[in-house]
Amino acid sequence: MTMTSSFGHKGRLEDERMLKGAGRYVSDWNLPGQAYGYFLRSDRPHADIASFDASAALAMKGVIAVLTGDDVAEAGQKPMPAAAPMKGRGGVDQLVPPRYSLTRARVRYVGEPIALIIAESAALAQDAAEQIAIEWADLPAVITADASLAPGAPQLHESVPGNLVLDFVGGDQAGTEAAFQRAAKVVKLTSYHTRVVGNPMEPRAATGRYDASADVYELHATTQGAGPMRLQVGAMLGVPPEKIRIIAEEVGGGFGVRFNAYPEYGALLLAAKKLGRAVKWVSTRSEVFVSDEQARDIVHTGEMALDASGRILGMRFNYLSNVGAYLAFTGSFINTVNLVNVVSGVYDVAAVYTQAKLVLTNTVPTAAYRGAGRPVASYAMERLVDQAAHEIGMDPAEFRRRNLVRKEQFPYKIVTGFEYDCGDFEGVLEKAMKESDWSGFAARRAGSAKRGLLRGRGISTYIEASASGGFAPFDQAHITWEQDGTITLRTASHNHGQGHETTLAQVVSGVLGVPIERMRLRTSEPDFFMVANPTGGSRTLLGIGSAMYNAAHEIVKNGVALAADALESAAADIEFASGEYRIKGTDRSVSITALAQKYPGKLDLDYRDRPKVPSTYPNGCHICELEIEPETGDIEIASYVAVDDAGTIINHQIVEGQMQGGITQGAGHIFGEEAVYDRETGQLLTGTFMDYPMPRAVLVNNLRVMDHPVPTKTNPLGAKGVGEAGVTGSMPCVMNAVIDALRQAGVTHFDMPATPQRLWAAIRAAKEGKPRAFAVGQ
Ligand code: MCN
Repeated sequence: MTMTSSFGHKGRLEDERMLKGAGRYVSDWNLPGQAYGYFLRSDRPHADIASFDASAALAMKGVIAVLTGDDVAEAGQKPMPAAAPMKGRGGVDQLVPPRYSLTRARVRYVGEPIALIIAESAALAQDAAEQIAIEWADLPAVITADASLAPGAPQLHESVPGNLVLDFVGGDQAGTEAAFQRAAKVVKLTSYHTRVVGNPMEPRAATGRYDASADVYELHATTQGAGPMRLQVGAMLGVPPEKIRIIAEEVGGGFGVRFNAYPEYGALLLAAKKLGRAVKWVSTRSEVFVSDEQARDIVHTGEMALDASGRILGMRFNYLSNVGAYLAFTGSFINTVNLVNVVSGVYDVAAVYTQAKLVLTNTVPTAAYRGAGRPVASYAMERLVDQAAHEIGMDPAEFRRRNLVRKEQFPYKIVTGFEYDCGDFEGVLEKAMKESDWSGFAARRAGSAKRGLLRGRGISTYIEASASGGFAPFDQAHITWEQDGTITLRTASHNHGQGHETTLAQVVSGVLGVPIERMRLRTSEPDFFMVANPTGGSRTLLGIGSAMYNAAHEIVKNGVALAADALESAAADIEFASGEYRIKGTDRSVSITALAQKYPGKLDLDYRDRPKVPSTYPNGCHICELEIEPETGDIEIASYVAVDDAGTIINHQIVEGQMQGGITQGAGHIFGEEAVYDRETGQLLTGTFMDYPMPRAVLVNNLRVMDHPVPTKTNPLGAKGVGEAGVTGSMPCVMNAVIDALRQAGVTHFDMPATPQRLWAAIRAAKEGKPRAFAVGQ
């Protein structure tokens, strides 16, 4: 069954509260008697702490305590957990290096928390941190994954020999080798997916409190959902999750980097317990740069075997992922499963083989960031596809069309065992070509050339798995009727910009016939224990939306007997439509709201123990045109067309906003967002917005977002995820356009970031007959 017109609401329920400044963010919470924390962080990438002296800090008036790794060890805290027990080549387990809430004796990246200073004010805690004297014994550091794997490289953890966390393989090795042997042509491309900092608008914040009477820890935190954070914090403290209460109302952005628990949380809760006072910490933007999880930082090589007609026979992918100094909770999942669950892209190819090495370095750990692996897979694939089309002299759209999985092939099982449920890849491609006036490009390019500009066109036909990585077995929902006729919807999936208050209410409203304005969404309620999956993997609508939809239908069903009772009729004679139960063929009716008020609690629904919904596969075709000014490297997107299949759409305005945001985020990454480490000193060189350009809304000119829905049957809404699709589609699309433009100037290879300086340098080098070879980060 698919949803139809009942979901036509415009605008978002949450907007008024947000726009009036009435939202309560984590740093807006203040608890009675709270103290303030400041984290002393490592200013070097790899060193032993030879001595640590906090006496001057402790002597300052108003300084309450200084906690270190020794206190953490003494309290019996456990190492932070990793999400999935991934196995590598030959069934070898991944190696998870121990990571504690405060490091002990050794630091392994700039920004690593060493000590928590607690004082009567945040400023005082920071002043006191400056009084702490540390003697260091520096160790050699390693910053890039390839250097870290080299013989003789500095070793980060004794338990991870050679710095190799996991050597992952997936797909059909023998079949792929055979395909390459019979190939008429082989195309190969190595490129670098640069490292980024998540940078949500709200910097990370947390307040820890310990309730001694109940032996319960309470954490107010910036979170994408209480479920996994409760598990992770519990594991860190060595207590069952029931002993952890995670509290959050508004969270100002997540983008994946608010999914995991962070070491600071364990230290704050320990401090709260020791002191018998709540301890509040609000990070600065500078701390965000060195202490929030970072993302990507992957070198990939793709190879493609082709027959003489331009059909893809097989593909090999090799990823080298820099996971930072420790393995983050989601660190291995995103660098393995999320690379192979769409391993053949939108193409009908069985012979695909992927290898991925996850490597430790002296940098901030990397984790999920919008797309969480799928944009990397899509980037590796779609750049390779473009390169292949270029090398065989075929139109890149035609090359794609020849190789697409066709409509009649669904459900389509890929070599790694995942199954694409449905789609119309050809229809999506055709629509995007038409909307972007594909055949008129030559004239536009000639027009740009007249103005001295290099015009490039890029295309990507992407696919991604939404609802991948649902770590909890359930998608839970709870619906409660309040006595005033309003309805409370509860879930553990946290809204931090995606508009859940509106869309989940729309789903329930569509079934119950109650206006969405009467619904209130509650997430992360500490006393309402829910294990449902958090916001991530673009699964909220599929998972929680489906749970809400099913729950609402059960409510309607449960109401029939009550309506029969209220209307003094037989249940078989009752029908339900638009919020009213009616005796068929009469005008005698009772509204569901009145019924809920008449029978308190009877129409509430606890939808908890049903299995989670499976993955589904949003896909699309993006086409972008841009112009480069060859004398300055100045670059501007001229037009961008996105045609996406997100299945049934619940709220077009929100979906368009999600696509705009995702596309701009992907384009921003291509154009310059990059976390750059100095290879000698291990310092983050791009630690402020002066050095790290965030994309602005105007980056993508003439953006048109269109849908081409193929409703899925894998969930009752027919919906596919949308939150990450924009990034997955835009990164290869924009880069393919950059390269298409640069080829006119004789540039044969180029990697992100496409900053004016780098573009200008590449054009100049080609002009001088010195085109650059591939090298990471150059
Ligand atoms: N939606 C819809 N119809 C569809 C699909 C989705 O109306 N066919 C609506 C949903 O109901 C929801 C929104 O679009 O209101 C996004 O839905 P979904 O794709 O289910 O994704 P999630 O809500 O689970 O959000 C997660 C996703 C991820 S993983 C990242 S990262 C991300 C993103 O969303 N981070 C964001 N978008 C973000 N947007 C903002 N503003 N801030 C972030 O941190």
